[in-house]
Amino acid sequence: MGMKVAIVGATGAVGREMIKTLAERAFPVDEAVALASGRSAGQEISFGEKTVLKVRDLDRYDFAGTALALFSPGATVSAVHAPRAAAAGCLVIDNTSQFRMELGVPLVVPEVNGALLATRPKKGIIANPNCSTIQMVLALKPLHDIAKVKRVVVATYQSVSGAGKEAMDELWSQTRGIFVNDPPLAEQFTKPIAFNVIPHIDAFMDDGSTKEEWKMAVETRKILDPDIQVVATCVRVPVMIGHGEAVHVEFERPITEKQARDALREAPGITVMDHREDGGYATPIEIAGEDSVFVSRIRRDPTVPHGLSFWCVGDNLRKGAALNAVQIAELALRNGLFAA
Ligand code: 11C
Repeated sequence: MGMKVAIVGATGAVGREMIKTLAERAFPVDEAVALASGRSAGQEISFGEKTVLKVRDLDRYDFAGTALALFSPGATVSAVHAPRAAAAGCLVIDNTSQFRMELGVPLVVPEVNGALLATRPKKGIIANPNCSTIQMVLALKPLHDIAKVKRVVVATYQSVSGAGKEAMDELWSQTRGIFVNDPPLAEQFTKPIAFNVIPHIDAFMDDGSTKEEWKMAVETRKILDPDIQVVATCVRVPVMIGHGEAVHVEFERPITEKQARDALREAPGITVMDHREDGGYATPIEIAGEDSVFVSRIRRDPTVPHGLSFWCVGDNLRKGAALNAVQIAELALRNGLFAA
């Protein structure tokens, strides 16, 4: 029969990246199934060099016999179909916000808390964190191991691909429209995104923060340490791919710049690019398509007893979404959490 793997939300920016990542990393798939809404059924997507997948209607798909499903269709669709897939015996790795904070659903960045995947979760669902959380906790983990992170103040610079394919099209058409004096109206964002920055990602919460900012706090606590305080300001910027973050960390114990730099250099999934000179730091345009999270501008924060500041940037579609999901799948397979 072989290993049957479904990709749900296959026509979206993350779904396409998941299919590409499975092929690039030679994940042992015997049959890949691309699923999306009925509207997208029939579209064709390449899987590796030789296979073309015809998108099938998620509503009509029976998950029995499908060993693994990578979901990225939007939270409301996952809410309905991920439990349906899990009930049919399929292990679900869900990239939406739907199940992340649910008890009994592990929220996993393999390099940070992959140990949670020693056994198959009872609910059959593993959650993939938010992209801006993943790159931050990956960089915090080696520092936390040395000096225990107490409080994090972070400002994000998030690319439009985090909001999906239509949002990328909107940045492109607004940018072009400004040059021909006919910029299209904002539809995907609340204000024009071309030549602008927007301090608002996801819905507003009662306390004045946004859900994206809330996710960074609660997900960091669930993944890394329930005692860490996080305050975030999440900002959309006119960049296609790659989220940047200015991170200010207060530790419980002393930590030097050298200790931090050495630990980050050794840490899996991190590349330190930190030269104190013009251009000696990473920016989104040069890291798009890369697997690593890049850390730059590591320096002491003299305003608190044990403080460090740094800049990190990661490809939000890869390590921030598809790659992390596929790494979870690889670990789950190695640990025997599912089989063909
Ligand atoms: C963004 N971080 O950049 C979001 C995208 O909770 O999975 C991912 C939203 C989520 O808009």
